[in-house]
Amino acid sequence: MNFELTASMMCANYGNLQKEVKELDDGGIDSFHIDIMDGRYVPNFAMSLNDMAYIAGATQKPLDVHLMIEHPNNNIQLFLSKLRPGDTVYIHPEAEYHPSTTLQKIIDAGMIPGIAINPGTSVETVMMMLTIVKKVLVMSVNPGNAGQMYLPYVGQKIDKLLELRRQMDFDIYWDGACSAEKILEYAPKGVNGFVLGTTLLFGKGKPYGEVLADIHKLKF
Ligand code: S6P
Ligand code: MG
Repeated sequence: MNFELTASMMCANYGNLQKEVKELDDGGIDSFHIDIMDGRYVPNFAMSLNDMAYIAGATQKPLDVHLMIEHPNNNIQLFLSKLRPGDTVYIHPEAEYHPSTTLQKIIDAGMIPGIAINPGTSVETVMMMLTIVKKVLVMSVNPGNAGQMYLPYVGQKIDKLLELRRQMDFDIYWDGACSAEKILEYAPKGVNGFVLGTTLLFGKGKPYGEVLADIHKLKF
């Protein structure tokens, strides 16, 4: 079964980020998920512009930048100037007055535009943006922290997006409390990728390559 696995780098060991990136890269991760939090849009501070730029220079694999910041349009160029063509940038539509303007800047810079949908945000609210973006990141936990519980009502939203996608052109990604059970359930339905954090990948006392190989050995 074909699906993308992306590592939530806010869960990595910052005592040795170089080793973490290399081990994930060599272990077969498909991309690196970079959670940027400003302490305003979400009640937490996470990775910085510098962390992002370091990882962009340390791997050839794509970056998947999840901006949990207010009004990203104000400083989107700071991020775009440090990324590579083909990297993805997700914004939260609620954090912006004119999300389509910000998405256009992402497109013009050669990056892949995405939106992240909070658990409490309906598909109807973002319908128009689904025609602009290439990726939709469905939050299955409230944004702001790793290690939270899965919110079961998000499943219905994924089903709705899968239905809409029959006539539209976007990929669907899962972010939050992603377990092997969720991959087993949602990859066959057509979810394209999964963000892996503390639930499945980090802090397991096993090399990342082994964890990733185990996921690819799941019996669908
Ligand atoms: C949450 C963030 C996510 C988490 C990821 C962690 O605001 O956007 O990307 O880092 O969900 O995974 P887990 O398995 O610890 O929930
Ligand atoms: Mg995220």
